[in-house]
Amino acid sequence: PSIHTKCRNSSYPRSSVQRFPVPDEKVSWCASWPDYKPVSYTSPDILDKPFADPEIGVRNFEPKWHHLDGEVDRRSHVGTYPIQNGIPLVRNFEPKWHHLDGEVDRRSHVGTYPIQNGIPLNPVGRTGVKGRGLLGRWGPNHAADPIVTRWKDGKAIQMDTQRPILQFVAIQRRDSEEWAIPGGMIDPGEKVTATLPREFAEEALNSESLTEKQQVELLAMLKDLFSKGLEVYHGYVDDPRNTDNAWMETVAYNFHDEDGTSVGRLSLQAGSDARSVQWMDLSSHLALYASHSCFLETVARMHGAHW
Ligand code: RP5
Ligand code: MG
Ligand code: MG
Repeated sequence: PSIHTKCRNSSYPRSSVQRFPVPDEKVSWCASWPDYKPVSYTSPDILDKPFADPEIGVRNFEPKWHHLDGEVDRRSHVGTYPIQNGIPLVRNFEPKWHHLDGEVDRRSHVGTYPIQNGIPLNPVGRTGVKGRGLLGRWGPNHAADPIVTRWKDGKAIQMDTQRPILQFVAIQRRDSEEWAIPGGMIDPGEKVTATLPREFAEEALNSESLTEKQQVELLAMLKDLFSKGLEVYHGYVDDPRNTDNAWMETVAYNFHDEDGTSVGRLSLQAGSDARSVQWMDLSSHLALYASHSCFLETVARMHGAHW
């Protein structure tokens, strides 16, 4: 998601707000553009919600940008890039990640994003809307994405690529009706290792319909599988809710059930933000919410699966 597309040149989700059109060459804040006049929009639904910040300028609201601010994490992943099993996201060259590489500076400014007039700026660039839109936090809004996988039909092979087909637990989002990974926001003070199974249980197993005792049992059962996760991605998400001043970042983990004996057996049931749930075959044809297809491509390559 080096140049975001899902949060540009469209109407803003769940509103009648039109984004100011931003061509590719004007995304970067470095490109001067005096005529850039995006509308400001912050959904009335998020104002005064416990998970949301106050408006900028409100008395006693003194956010510590780039820091863990009480329980609110205002640090950003942007500027770091995942290197999974030694596989960088771009192929055919051998860059010295995290170093000054000849004349190319590959060191990153981890956790920095521009602040203009006291307001954070989207680190990828312009989106055509100011304000927070549907997002609660100014700056980064942190989420976690659990990618739960199993092999299809005891490793069924796809004819054209001769590779086995991997399946992941996909949910259909209620908000956009797009299919997606069952991810969700990290609560203030919550550990990512707790968010991952919690969101999976809520959206794909409808844990909120269970008794408290049953929920505890379910999470205990998931604990084993979720203790063997591999990080797939951390960083900016090209989410349709992003604005010039608020954006999604995520940490995506893969939890793989190699022999179909743990989660592969559970019966899926949609809950919370999810309208439907199903095991879905991984392939390059998937059209998923936000940047989710990119994460799944990495997962397919990690397992030598069909893509
Ligand atoms: C995406 O939004 C993330 O990748 C994650 O899947 C999701 C979190 O937001 P909610 O599902 O809580 O709306 O950007
Ligand atoms: Mg959720
Ligand atoms: Mg969700």
